[in-house]
Amino acid sequence: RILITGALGQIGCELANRLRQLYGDDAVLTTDIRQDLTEATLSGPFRLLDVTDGNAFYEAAQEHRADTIIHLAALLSATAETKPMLAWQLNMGGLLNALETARALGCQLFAPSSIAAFGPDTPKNGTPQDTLQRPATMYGINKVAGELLCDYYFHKYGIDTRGLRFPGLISHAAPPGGGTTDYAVDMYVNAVKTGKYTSYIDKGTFLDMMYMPDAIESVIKLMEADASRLKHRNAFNVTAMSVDPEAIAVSIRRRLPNFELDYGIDPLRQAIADGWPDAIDVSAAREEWDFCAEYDLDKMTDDMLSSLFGKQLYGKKGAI
Ligand code: VAH
Repeated sequence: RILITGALGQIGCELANRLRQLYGDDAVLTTDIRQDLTEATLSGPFRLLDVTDGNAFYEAAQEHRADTIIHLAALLSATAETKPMLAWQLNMGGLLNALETARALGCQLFAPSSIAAFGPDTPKNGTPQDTLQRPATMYGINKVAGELLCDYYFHKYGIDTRGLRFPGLISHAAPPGGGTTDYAVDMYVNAVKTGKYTSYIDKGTFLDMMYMPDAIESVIKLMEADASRLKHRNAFNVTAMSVDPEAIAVSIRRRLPNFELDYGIDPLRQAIADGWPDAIDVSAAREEWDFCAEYDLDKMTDDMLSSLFGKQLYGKKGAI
């Protein structure tokens, strides 16, 4: 029985639906700091939860008889840079409450890290699973501290903590919020809406990205992996592609030849992106739990555009 925090977010809403398909609607309790009428709240139990309230976190998990916690509630990189103190309180306070709840109830815990956990001095290409991590953003500091905290709870208390270093995630079901890699989602949405996009990230800025279906399957595959195979726990590098805005535009133009891309750089988010790797190495995830990504850039583009056009035609709620 699973409790998901941040269930209305970009990852949460799709992961909730997938887990309900696999384990049944009632087995998955979705929670978030706000409520709105989406599938994540309508297709099964939902509860308002502020993850910085440790008692409320424990009560929600205990009343749901949770044996697994998927902790996604967080402030992402760009927002965290504008509100660093709130980011520390939410990202670290929330994670500590998730860990303490998992310890009290004996739950397995998934908590995501990010390529943001690497910094400007980290090798940018073929970034190893184990390497220098001195991130220069509040979000990156939260992610490194989170990786270490989750390892600590595994070694000290035997809590089955597991996590992935997510790259930028691209999806159409729910808009991303406050990230740096959101530009990639915005580009697809605007390609469909207006046929043009002004990118706040510059050409030549290569970042790791992955399509949401691959991210969802990776979470499930890692959580179900044979623990005896795991040499790492809370920070597996995973990615499907290393792209810059130009590469995405070329892929979009295979379907929308007139798509126009220009640039209006956001110094804050460009500086964040410049501190991140270009292309990370995923060999540990492959060796320890058979990670593999199904979607490359063009396959992702085709699915994104057809899904977004479908939403536009039928006016469905979502990223558009
Ligand atoms: C962000 N989408 O941009 C998140 C993610 C690697 C990027 O951590 O902050």
